[in-house]
Amino acid sequence: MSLINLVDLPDLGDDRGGLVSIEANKHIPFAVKRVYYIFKTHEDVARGFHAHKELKQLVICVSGSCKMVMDNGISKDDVILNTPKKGLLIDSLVWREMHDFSEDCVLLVLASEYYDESDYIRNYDEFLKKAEP
Ligand code: T46
Repeated sequence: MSLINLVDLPDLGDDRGGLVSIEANKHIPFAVKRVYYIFKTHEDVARGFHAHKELKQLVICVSGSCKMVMDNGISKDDVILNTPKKGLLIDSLVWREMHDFSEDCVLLVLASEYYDESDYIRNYDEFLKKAEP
């Protein structure tokens, strides 16, 4: 089964331009406690390289593009994020890496929890131990 869970976001755009509205517990399966965005990532840089113990997130590429690699310790999938009309759901215990950022890439992230460094697993071997079925 693919790890890529893309959610169609409601497109309320009209002839004036685009508009997407996202409601917690309706379009995404959690209440949003935190919002952050990643922008102006240098083209030769990759980000992520960690998993989360509990955190769930929805990642929306509101501008530009990048590649998201997801790994649950058993299988690995990747997807190009390049539209503000879809969000990528990332469950807990999924190792993620972000590559190939375009210059204009902006990733908007809706998170189920407040920032907590102790929720991060930044060591791949430790991740594999936690992800074991
Ligand atoms: C994720 C991917 C998609 C905070 O203090 N508060 C925050 O809300 C965040 C997200 C980060 N930070 C601090 C932690 C680090 O010292 O900002 C620094 C950069 O974070 P990090 O290296 O984890 O950034 P990315 O781009 O590798 O990963 C981020 C999120 O941290 C992560 O949860 O899933 O984006």
